Amino acid sequence: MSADGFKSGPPPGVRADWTIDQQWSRYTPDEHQVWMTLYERQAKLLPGRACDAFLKGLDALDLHRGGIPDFVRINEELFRLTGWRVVAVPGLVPDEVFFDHLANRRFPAGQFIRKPDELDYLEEPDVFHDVFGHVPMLTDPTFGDYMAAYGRGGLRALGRGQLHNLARLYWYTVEFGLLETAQGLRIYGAGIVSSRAESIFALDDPSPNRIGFDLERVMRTPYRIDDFQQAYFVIPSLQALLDATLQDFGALYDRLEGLPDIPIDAVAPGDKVFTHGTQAYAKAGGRAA
Ligand code: HBI
Ligand code: FE
Repeated sequence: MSADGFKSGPPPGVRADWTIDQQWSRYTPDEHQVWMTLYERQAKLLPGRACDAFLKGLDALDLHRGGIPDFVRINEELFRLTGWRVVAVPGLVPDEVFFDHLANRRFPAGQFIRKPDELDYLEEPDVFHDVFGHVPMLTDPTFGDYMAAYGRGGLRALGRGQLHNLARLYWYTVEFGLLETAQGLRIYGAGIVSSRAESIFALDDPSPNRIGFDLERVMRTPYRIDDFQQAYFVIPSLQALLDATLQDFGALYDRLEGLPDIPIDAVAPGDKVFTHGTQAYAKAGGRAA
């Protein structure tokens, strides 16, 4: 078993890089309908909530046409825009495989789609979370560069045993990041934008903290994997996110080794505070409530 719990090597029928054929023609009408249901829910909700780069990417890739997108079709436009491609995988893949794909501008997307009774929450990233949630932002050149830089950083962090810090960076930006704009806070994180309830909670609810993005601060902050976040971090621009990857991570990791985590619901000295949350949702037990 490797570090992240995978048996060595991919399962039968899965290529050495853990990719599979999407076999788009084998999706059933019911599976396409799940995509359309989820798509229509989010497409109604996101104008005024998702950032411009996301909405522009959604249009550019024409993801609403006819259900689950054919990766071959969206890759033509995506590759032309930023050199990125979507590749199909059976589910979560080992960290080093994941980072190598990102470093080479290949986004691993789950080939399966959730069942009709799982519309609101599922364990593993399915094709809706990955393609609707993550891929539109990859049409933005700055964000596309950030994701490739993240992949290279992930490979380096793995080598140093620093993955847990870098996973926090991914979680609080790529999955649950907010962007400051002249019209107010907007969503760019895939985990938010692919979830109806969290698309509302992340911007409107008084419960979570909303704090200005700082690389070291994010890397010291644990995150929730099973419920809405108790903290969201706000970047001033996508360029600022890319610039953050240009610093010397080695010195940062050395500093981090001597520093304690910051409690998930805390506002820390030096934080730029957009919202000092009540944490009422988490205190009431969250999703379990
Ligand atoms: N695999 N398919 C897939 N998708 C992910 O988002 C993913 C993964 N493997 C590892 C992983 N994410 C995380 O461990 C990294 O983000 C740190
Ligand atoms: Fe994701």
